[in-house]
Amino acid sequence: MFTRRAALMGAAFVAAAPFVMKAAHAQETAANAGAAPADLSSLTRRKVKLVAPPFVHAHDQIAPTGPEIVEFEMKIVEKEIQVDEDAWLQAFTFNGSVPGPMMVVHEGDYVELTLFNPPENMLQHNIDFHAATGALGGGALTLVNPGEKTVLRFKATRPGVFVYHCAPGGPMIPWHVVSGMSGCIMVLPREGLKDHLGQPVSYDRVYYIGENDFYIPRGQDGSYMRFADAGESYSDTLAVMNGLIPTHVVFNGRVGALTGDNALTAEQGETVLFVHSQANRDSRPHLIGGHGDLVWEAGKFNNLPDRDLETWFIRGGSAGAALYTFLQPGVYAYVNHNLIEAVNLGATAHVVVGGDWNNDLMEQVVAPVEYDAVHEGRTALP
Ligand SMILES: [Cu+2]
Repeated sequence: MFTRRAALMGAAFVAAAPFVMKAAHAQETAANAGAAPADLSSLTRRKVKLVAPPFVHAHDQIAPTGPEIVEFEMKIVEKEIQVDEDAWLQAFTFNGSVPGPMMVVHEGDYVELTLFNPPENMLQHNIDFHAATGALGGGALTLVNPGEKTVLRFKATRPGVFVYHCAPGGPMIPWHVVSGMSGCIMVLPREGLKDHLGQPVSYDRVYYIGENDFYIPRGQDGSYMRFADAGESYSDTLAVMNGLIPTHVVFNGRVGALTGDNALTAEQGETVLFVHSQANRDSRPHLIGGHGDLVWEAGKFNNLPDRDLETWFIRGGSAGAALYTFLQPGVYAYVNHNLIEAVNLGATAHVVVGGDWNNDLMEQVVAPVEYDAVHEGRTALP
């Protein structure tokens, strides 16, 4: 029987085949290296259920015990998502969300992920953890066909926030990434975060903001094209991708995913950790009306944080972390400070902060009012 899936795995993606085979070869060499399995029988195991971003599963900021094996499960879900009022995407997702869920462990822990590629999917997928060492970040050991699962364990040796993403080989790599297949892992130092002086700092809330650039083709009438499945979307999407001009730049999968009723929340005096990832393209987060008190711009906690930043830079293929204590109530916009991308393409989130206004920090001395232009304002220019 010549199924849709067979078409996708075969003729439609001949171009990808050499790369897929390379990945399979790497899997063989890595798996057949002859090393004895690591004996971790003395370590405790803990199962963690992942939650959809911008939220993050409950976790200790300071590790309560020695290193342990932290078990996660993720299911790859291929599905159409709505990106804007008039735009849909045949998305590939880790656990059904764009971005995939954020994992939190401590330095020295072992991450043990069971990755499911359900039989109803059409494509091969895998996972490349930027936090891991060897085998293409685990990508070479995790290539799963529809109907297959795999278990990968790696030791989290470097503290920081790191991207993970699908990388199934060749042109499939950028396509899967810009179709939504990335997420983030946070490896906390065992003793928790430290400020620029080495003093402990903690957060009251953590939000995970995954930024995506989407490349959605337009039809002859100018409206966005909608496709029956991913295979049908591939060639038109590739043409837009190769132009390098995204049609959408969004936080958490769609325009407005983190505004209005979906806005992030905090209270005056609370310290919030914003983790921001971009798996494909540079970004420059900025909190309008606020700052980054402590910013690990490159996202790696062995480096001292920068202080008092107005805007920070997220390199494509990385995650960064910014800690901020909200001093003033109101609505803050958290944007990509390429403002075209923020306002016209979608990369805006809101943070609604409750509390009491502090006139010492800012006061409206005179509300906007008409003035007598004949007599007033004459001293304004030099
Ligand atoms: Cu994939």
